[in-house]
Amino acid sequence: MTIKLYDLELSGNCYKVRLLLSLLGLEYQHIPVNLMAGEHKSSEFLQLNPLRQIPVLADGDSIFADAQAILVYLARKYGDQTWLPTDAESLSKIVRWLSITAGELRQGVETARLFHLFNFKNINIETATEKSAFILQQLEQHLANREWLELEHPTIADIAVFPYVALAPDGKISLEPYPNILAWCDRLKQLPRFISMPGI
Ligand SMILES: N[C@@H](CCC(=O)N[C@@H](CS)C(=O)NCC(=O)O)C(=O)O
Repeated sequence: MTIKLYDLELSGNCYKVRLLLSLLGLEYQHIPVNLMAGEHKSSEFLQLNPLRQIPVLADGDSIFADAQAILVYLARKYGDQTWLPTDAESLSKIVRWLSITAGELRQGVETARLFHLFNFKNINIETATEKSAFILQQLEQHLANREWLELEHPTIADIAVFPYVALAPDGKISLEPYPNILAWCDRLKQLPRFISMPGI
């Protein structure tokens, strides 16, 4: 087995990678990293990712950090054309969602979850809650006439955006006002080899 994932079960960023690995039917070795114990700051881990963050994926001697970057790698290396098509228009539309995930969604739903589930103190929860509402409204509107975020089938845009949206209730943000988002989440859950995580 050559693929290793440095991982934490409760991390939505790690779950993005676990989900795509599963959907692609890839086997891998799971290496738990205990953030509470500071394992991500050990000199051994810093060799893998000086940014002190999981997920990190090792494929043989090649090391990849950042959930979105890992999704790109796995889709291109092991997926068929559908997960990340390379024509200019599809690529641009999909990368836009990878960016939204690391920007608006992280500042909103991901941050609200850190506050409520993990008791992170130095967070402005009002701002995070407002940003969550804004981006969820945008997503709801975007999904009004689409089954998937882009194209006619799931891509890594869906895989990158799904975890923290589905985990929004952990941050005390209900998804009930967003029927299109809930229907899209259900479609993702129906994919063959879909796996879940605590909170989803
Ligand atoms: N942009 C990174 C963010 C990863 C991230 O924030 N990971 C968290 C766990 S979900 C982490 O390792 N936090 C440890 C820390 O920042 O000290 C990605 O998408 O992978």
